[in-house]
Amino acid sequence: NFDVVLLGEPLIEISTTEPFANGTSSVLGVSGDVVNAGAAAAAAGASVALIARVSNDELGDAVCERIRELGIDDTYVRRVDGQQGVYFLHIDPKGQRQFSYARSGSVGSQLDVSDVPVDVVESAGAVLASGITVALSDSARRAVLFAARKASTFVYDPNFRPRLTTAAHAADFLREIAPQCAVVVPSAPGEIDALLGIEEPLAAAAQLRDWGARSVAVTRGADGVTVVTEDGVHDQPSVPALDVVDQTGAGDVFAGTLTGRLAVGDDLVEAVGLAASAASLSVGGRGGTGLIGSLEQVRAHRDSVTA
Ligand code: KDG
Repeated sequence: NFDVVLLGEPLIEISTTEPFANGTSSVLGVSGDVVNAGAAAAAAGASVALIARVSNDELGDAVCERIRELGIDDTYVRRVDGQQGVYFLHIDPKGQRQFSYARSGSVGSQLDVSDVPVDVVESAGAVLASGITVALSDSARRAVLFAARKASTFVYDPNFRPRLTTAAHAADFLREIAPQCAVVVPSAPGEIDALLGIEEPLAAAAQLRDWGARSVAVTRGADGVTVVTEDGVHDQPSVPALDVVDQTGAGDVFAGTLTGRLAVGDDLVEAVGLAASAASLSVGGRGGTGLIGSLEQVRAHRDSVTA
C-alpha cells in the first residue's frame, strides 16, 4: 500500500535565465506538476507511487531515474514508444516566468484508464491529481475521474493552464469532480476568478462545497491560505520566503505536501501549515524540484518565520 498515489505527466524541463533565443544556454531537469508534488509528498514522509506514461528511450530513462531519486516509486510508470513531453522555462531576474510546451501528442498525454491499477488506488491513503493532467487529453481526463471515484481520499488541484485548456472546460470538470474531492486546492485571486467567476476566497470555497467538495484550501500567495471544512473557517498565515529564485512548482509542492501529510494522519489544518512552509522553501531553488525541503527543514522553516 502507498500513502499517496499521483496521476499525471512527468516532463523534461529545459530552463534558462536568458530569453529564448538561438544559442541560449539552458539546464535540463525533470519536472512536471506531478513530479514536483510527488517529490514533496515523499519528502513530507509519505510513501508515494506515480501512475504515468514515459517514453521508452534515453530521455525516459532520465525521467525515471530522477523520479526514483526523489523518492517516488515508478512501478506504475509505463514505458511506451513515442515522444517524451518537454517544457521550456524562462526565469527572468525579477522571477517572472515564461513557459512553452512541446507535449501535444506526447506519450504522457495518452494516459488512460487502463494505466490505473484499481487496487493500488483503492488502498492508497490519498490520491492526488491536477487540472494539468485533465487538460492533456480525453483519455487522461477519464483516468483522473476513474481514480477519483475509486480513491478513499481524493485531492484535486485545479492548476489552470490557459495554454493547455479553456477556462470553460476546466470549470466544467471542476464541477464534475467536486463531489469526489476530500480537498480542492485552488489559488486566488486569478484561478478562482477564471474558473468560478469569483474573486473572494470564502465565496469560492462555498461554491465548491456547494458542488460537493468536502473541504477547500484556497491559496492566496503572501496572504496565506483560507481553509474551509465542515467545522468552519481557518485562516493560515503565509510563511514568508527567505529567498526567491524561481516560483515554478510552489503550488505543486503545496498540494503534494498537503496530500502526503493527510495520508500519514495529520488533520487538514496541520497539513496546510506544513504545506505552506514547504511551498515557501521551494521558491529558493531553480526549476520544479530545485529545492524540496525535508520534513525537518519544513518544520524548522515554519517555526523560524512564525516564531
Ligand atoms: O507548476 C509547475 C508546472 O507548471 C511545471 O512543472 C510544468 O507541469 C508543468 C505544466 O504542465 O505546466
